[in-house]
Amino acid sequence: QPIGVFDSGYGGLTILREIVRKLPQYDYIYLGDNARTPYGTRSFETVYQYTLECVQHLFDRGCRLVVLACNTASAKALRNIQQLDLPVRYPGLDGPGLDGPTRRVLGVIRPTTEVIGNYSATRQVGILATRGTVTSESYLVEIEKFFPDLAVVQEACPMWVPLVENGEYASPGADYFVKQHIDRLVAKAPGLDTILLACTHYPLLLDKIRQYAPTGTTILSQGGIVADSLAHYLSRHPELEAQCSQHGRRTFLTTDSTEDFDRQATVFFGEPICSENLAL
Ligand code: DGN
Repeated sequence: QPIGVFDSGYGGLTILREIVRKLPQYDYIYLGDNARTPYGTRSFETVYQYTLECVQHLFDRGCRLVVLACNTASAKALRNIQQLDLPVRYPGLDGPGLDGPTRRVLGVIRPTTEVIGNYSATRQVGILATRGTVTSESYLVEIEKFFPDLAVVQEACPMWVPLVENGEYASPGADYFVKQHIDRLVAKAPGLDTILLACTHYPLLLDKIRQYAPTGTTILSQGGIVADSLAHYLSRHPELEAQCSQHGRRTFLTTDSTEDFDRQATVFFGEPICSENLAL
């Protein structure tokens, strides 16, 4: 069975890219809900409903394991979805010989908060994310569990996802918004030495973020961290790992135009992509 990777749009491809680099042997299905992106400004209920529909679809396609490669969905929907006993609607798709549908959904917040404190000497870190992720306070709550000594400040950057989704991440116009939010974040904790990009779209703005962050600041992207965590998770769950097929296949689904997806997604994923349309 393939491993499912979900995002509201293109951003999760920055996570899948690192997962594939680390674990190339598995089959993956990526689902981008481009027709309904962005999630960052939507209510808890809406993000939950949209995410649930997409996870259910990936389960219907046989995935045993789905990674929510979206901070907004991880913050607003993961906990509730993990508590559901989602029905297997099309058991035939599971293939022969598989008893008991073990289904797991993982997010990107927990793996990141487990390690963030290891990067900071000043014990002051900054989180850059969508408004939805920031207001959920998920990072504050999770980091407190692992690194109670860390001072954490957050800044919502509502313009950054639209800039990236519209291909403007390298344009001079992006500088204004990148600088604005970096300056605001640093003003909240002038001693911070680590900034986490807690939105899967933000790695495309990395060059500009580096340019405006104080010299010497560690800028953390989540891709490598999530890939390491997934590898570790699979090694700790051999029964689930054994159900993940290993033919190196990649399938890309989008709920919107495949032409747009293929053009944009190639930039996020770093390789040409040929997607299929999914009507939810
Ligand atoms: N890429 C998503 C995240 O990591 O939060 C946000 C994208 C969006 O829908 N705003």
